[in-house]
Amino acid sequence: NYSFYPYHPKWKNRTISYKIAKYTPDLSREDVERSFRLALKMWSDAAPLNFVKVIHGKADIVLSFAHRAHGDFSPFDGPGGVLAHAFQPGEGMGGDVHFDEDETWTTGGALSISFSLFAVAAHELGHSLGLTHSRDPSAVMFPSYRHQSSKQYTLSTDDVLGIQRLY
Ligand code: TQI
Ligand code: CA
Ligand code: ZN
Ligand code: ZN
Repeated sequence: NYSFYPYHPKWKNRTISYKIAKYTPDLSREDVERSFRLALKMWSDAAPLNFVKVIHGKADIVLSFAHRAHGDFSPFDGPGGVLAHAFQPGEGMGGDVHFDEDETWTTGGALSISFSLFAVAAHELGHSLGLTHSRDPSAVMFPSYRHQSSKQYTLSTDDVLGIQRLY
């Protein structure tokens, strides 16, 4: 089943801003934007949330790609291993998602050594919104990679109940 972080941190506003601070050279800007937009839409379709994209200035959720050490206490580990991480809702880095630039990002996930940006973003954004890992194997928030090549990637009932419980 779904679960939350201790003390259930969540966004106080229903409208959450996001910004793409750094793109990956693996994909076109349009593909990066589409992957994030679709991943966000999955969550906003399930709960009373709106996401607005900002280009300049501050945003609640800042999405970026980075190599190795990148200014937080969780340096990336090069190709393989950790793909991305997200911070729970909050001030400053809260809600931000970092993707490991040492991975190969794709829109579909045809190659086994590459990862679907959409699928990983969908999972990480669940963390950004306040969900942690689920024990339901069909959930997007279940900690397993098996969904990543799937095109038919949708939230499970468990994810929907989790996000609706929170918002
Ligand atoms: N990143 C881990 C994750 O997002 C980071 C992490 C480990 C974590 N333990 C945690 C985050 C506990 C919150 C709470 O789960 S990852 C998957 C999945 C990763 C993993 O790069 O290993 C996905 C990124 F679910 F498949 F395991 C995306 Cl979809
Ligand atoms: Ca890595
Ligand atoms: Zn980071
Ligand atoms: Zn996770």
